[in-house]
Amino acid sequence: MKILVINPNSTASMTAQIGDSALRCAFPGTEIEAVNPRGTPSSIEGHADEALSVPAMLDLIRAGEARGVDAYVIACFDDPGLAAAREIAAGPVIGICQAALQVASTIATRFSIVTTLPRSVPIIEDLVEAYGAGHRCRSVRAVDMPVLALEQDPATAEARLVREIEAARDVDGAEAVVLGCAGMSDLCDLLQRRTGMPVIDGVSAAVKLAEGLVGGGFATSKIGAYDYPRAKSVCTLAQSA
Ligand code: 5HY
Repeated sequence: MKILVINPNSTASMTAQIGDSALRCAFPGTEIEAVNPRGTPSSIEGHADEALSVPAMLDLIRAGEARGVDAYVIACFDDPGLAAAREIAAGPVIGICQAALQVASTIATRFSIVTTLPRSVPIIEDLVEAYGAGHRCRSVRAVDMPVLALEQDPATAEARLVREIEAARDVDGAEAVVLGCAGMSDLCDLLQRRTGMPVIDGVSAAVKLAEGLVGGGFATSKIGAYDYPRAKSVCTLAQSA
């Protein structure tokens, strides 16, 4: 099977890291392709960045449909454009936040999430509620580092993540911790060893869920809300003049 892993931001080095994480957990027979669009924000840190990343991400999915991609992973913890992506794809489309919460809710009764900037905390809290996991999520914490600082200063990222994961365990009562940024995926095993906590990386969770859904013959329902968009014209600037 072929899974297209899309990093919606435009930072190729982060896409490569995400792709390595996806490859490490995929079955031998699964083809993983990791891509990112051009012209989107270099990192997604808030609602405006999210909105700016979605059109080009959808274009990558349309191209994937023409190439027989079996499933898609949206590798950004805000799950940007997830519902729109499901409208245009035939196969499953998995957001790393939703996948990580499903794994966390399956292996633990209470979990916390550790993300990058404080501004992302309410966005993730709203997603947790939207996905019906609110009563299980003890806290959403932030290491107060920009997304791209994770790869620029990995030592600081590791130290702050260990600190927040231990606080989630000792203060908040978390039984597992979710990494709230695709850029943290390469630190997952290390953080699990350093803290002794079950640490969930959304990229791996999404890839395994995608393999399971495709393997089980599940596709996105086209009955109702995720049906293909109705055909309509798009008014160009010239036409509107
Ligand atoms: C992500 N931003 O996973 C999100 C998470 C965040 O560019 N990739 C991004 O930290 O807001």
